[in-house]
Amino acid sequence: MMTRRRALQTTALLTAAATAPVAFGQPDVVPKQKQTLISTAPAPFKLPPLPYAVDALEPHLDARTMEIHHDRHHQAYVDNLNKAVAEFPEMGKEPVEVLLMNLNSAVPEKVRAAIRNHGGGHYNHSLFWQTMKKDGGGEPKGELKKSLDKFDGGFDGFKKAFGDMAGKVFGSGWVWLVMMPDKSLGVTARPNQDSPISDKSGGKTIVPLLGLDVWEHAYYLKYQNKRADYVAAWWNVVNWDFVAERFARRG
Ligand code: MN3
Repeated sequence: MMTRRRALQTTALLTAAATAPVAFGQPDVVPKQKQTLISTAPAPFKLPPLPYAVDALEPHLDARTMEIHHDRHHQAYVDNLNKAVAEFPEMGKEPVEVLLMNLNSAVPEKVRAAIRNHGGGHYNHSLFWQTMKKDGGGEPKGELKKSLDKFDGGFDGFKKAFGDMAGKVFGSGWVWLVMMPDKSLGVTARPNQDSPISDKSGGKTIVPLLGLDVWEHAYYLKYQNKRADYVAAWWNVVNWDFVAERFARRG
């Protein structure tokens, strides 16, 4: 937890930014939530390989889209993230989640937008690939299913709320299933590559469990302007075992 003293230190560090090279401020959220991290590798950040063949999600997500999305778009976020942390060695020692969890408190203002966009892009996509698999879909099991059943209309109600939210994202962004600090679940949307992991509730980090990329680059080749068709198809490749396993590890 962030102590008052630490808050003052962080403020002092950030204020010093104008005159001196600044270190990454003292993170106020060190991953107590390590069990829900998806990567603990520090800089130089690397593009993680897809956990399946590029055509594994056909016909729902086509191979060409997956290839361009992973090899070019995600790679660009990784490259730009590495550029952003290059002059801040302390930041480069942290996993991307820690940078994002402390985005508004400890990341120097000079690179905050770059970390939000490219760090968010790297994190969001790293999670996205893992939350899909060949022959996915269906329903989750166990505790996750029980929690999703608490949505109005149960699991189907959750899917409808998520799909409706995806349809309402204006421009580029993501829709998310998140775990709140009290372990309850929520559906939310964020613009661009903003990640819910940078947001807090009652001072505690919100954990993104499942995100759907609704940037046009994620679906335009196959679905053109029909985002709702893309969302409907995507449910067939969701890797619920992966999502449920992270939910089960909640601290
Ligand atoms: Mn994308």
